[in-house]
Amino acid sequence: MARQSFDLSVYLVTNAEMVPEGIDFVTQVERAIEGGVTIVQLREKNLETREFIERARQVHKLTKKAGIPLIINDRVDVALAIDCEGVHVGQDDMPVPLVRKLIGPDKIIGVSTGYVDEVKQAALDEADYIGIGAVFATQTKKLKKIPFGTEGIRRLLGALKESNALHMKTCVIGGINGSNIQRVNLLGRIEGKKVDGFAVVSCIMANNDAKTATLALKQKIDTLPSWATPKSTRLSGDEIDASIGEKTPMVHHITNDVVKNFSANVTLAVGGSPIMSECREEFGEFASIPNSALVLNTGTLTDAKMDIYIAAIEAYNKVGTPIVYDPVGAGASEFRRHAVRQLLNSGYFSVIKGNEGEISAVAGLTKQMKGVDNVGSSSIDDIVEMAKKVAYDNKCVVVVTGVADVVAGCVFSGEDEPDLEYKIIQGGHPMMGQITGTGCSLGSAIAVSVAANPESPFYATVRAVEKYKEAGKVAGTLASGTKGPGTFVTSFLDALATRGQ
Ligand code: 3NM
Ligand code: MG
Repeated sequence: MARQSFDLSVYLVTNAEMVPEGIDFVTQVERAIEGGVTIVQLREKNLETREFIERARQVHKLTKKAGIPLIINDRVDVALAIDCEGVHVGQDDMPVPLVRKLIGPDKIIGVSTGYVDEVKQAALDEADYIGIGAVFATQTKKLKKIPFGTEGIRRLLGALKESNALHMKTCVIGGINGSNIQRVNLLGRIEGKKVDGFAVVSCIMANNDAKTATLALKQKIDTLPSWATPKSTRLSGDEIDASIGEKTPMVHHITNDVVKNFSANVTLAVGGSPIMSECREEFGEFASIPNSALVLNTGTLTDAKMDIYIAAIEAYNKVGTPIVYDPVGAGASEFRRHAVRQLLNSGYFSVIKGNEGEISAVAGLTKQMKGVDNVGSSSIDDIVEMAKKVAYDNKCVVVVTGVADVVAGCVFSGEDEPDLEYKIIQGGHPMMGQITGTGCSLGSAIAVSVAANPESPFYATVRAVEKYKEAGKVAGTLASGTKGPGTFVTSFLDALATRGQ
């Protein structure tokens, strides 16, 4: 087997200790091979050398028959002894150049990486592939650092690019399973480089049916997740409004304490049906209601609420029901920046909405915010660029609010690589800034539109923002002069309710 031509797409890393009772280890590996794993790594931490060699021989027989490589974790001597196809080393194991010296030019060498510098070193050392991890939390290995999610994958792929080593193969590892593999596949990439494969331990080794588990993973790698399947039909404003009228979408809010009432009123005004709930027992039921959506607004964030947010994200992603995420005050503190990372790593959002400072935080840029207010200082071109980048990275629609709002979005046309579109939307009124909740409740209006038109999240979002800005302008004109913000609130709700009728 040529060193260059190996296939990392479904990489089984073994662990004998988690094989279910009644199934023999070698049989379990055989089942996984029948299911179609493309490469196997023998990773056994508690075997004596003689036993390790014996087991390696048995597994090598199976992999040779299947025509796939066998890689040995850490033990160069064992790999040499059985003359298998390669060795995988961690950062505390033998350095790659020394492994190469011992095993010769024809064998595969893989190395585990978790930091930019480690990726760069692996590129310099000309390893054949890198493992990128840990992506998610895992029970399988004691991790030395916090899992870095799809954002971390993109960061490490960026390091490969900087090293001019995009030819190097990559696999991701750590907590990968059927529930997240499609998201990792789609979000764990940068322009010009996606990961070559997925390394799993428990998802296959601990499974009662390793063959079916493997087949299921393969099938998921080859298909788009439910939230990415829309054809993105270009819908007109009238069509979008008509389906809101037909469907009266239910919008479940997990939102901040300041804006609950106003957001419920805005939801009603634009033709939706609001519900406020932070009770996780209900999330699965709400997510399953046709044409529903979730507004997740983390404005009054606490440590205790994080678990509720994550439960909601998982429930909605499971069904593929849209989530509009509003990371209020995202850059205001270290705690909030960390929370943003954690939530982004927990699932997929159809729309991410925020002001410039908030979206900067989502983008991983460290722009210090003062309170939850906008720091707005960039040019509109810079904002468009940022919105497009966040939309590409997260394969979603991004709304950056400001004097003009920018909507950028991924439009899927059937290929797994989406197109990027954007629109700059003018309108609104300075008085919107004097009423609390007008920013947050835009999330509700977007959610209503997207819930009714889930096949076109970009166009549905653009329409919602246009109508919102227009209502702001109309209400602002009515309330200016002798009247004030009180009149504005009523006029704004009136204007929202009559738009498009
Ligand atoms: N290496 P599971 S995480 C073996 O981060 C290993 O380098 C990791 O197991 C790394 O698929 C990990 O069961 C364990 O989560 C992965
Ligand atoms: Mg090791």
